[in-house]
Amino acid sequence: MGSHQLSFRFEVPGGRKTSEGWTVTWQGCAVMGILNATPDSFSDGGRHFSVDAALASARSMRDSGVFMLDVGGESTRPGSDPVDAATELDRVLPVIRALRELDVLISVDTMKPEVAAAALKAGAHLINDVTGLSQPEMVRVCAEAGAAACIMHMQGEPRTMQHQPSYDDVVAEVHGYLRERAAEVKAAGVPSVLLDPGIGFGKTLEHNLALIRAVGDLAAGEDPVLMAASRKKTIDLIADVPQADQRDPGSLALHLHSARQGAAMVRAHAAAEHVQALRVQQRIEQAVDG
Ligand code: HH2
Repeated sequence: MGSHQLSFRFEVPGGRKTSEGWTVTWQGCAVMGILNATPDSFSDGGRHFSVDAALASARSMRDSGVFMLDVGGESTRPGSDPVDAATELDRVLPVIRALRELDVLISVDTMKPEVAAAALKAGAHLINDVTGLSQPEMVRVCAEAGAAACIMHMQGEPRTMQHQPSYDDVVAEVHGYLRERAAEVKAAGVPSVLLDPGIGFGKTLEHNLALIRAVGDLAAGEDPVLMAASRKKTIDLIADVPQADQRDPGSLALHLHSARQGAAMVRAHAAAEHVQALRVQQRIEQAVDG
């Protein structure tokens, strides 16, 4: 079972102080629990739309062993409409402030540098940007704050990305992009990154399957890998489950496979169920290792 780490230049829950800042280290595959503060996310939109509800859900996820919570104020599902920064901030800031009392790692799912900057000031630790920190300002915000970042691959933009995805060699292109971007972003001062192949972001089913099968190659590199396929359309296309909130068994299968190949983290709606399943899988693997 692999060991993984993320570094920050400020104190984080569970962190250890080093000469350069704080480092969080973990074994095997951890769970990032999804906490959407949006009225329209594809599977749980509206459920956490009050701060009290978000906090209760977050506390329950933390108690079940979730490693990090990912707060989002803008849906990025295919076809979704963008929201402005003020609306996004109104949604995420009260939730981030409330989560601080839980002493758990907080990630913020945003594409906007101004939202990232305010979220980090309010107590978030990691910026999860589905555009791979494509705006230079986003790199600057993370670097200046000393926050870690998740770099995801996306072809196109959420509104139109599923119209006609096309690659010559999807695995080489996506892995190449992520490795290059990680090097650039770290050279610009971001202390550490998570890499995410971006399942469903400008990819057909075959593209997604190729990336899922190849996750071990990406995980063999120096940066930890996040897989985020929870309740996605890919599962419907494979197993015929049109309703998103019915896709947890398929999400678990896909994420357990990824964990076995070396993924360091999985992003999940059914977070407690993922913690349980990963604990069982990891225990079985320990026995094999002796
Ligand atoms: N997918 C969504 C959102 N954020 N972040 C990362 N790193 N990787 C992903 O694959 C990813 C992501 C999906 O979009 P959304 O409509 O916001 O739904 P939800 O947050 O419920 O998954």
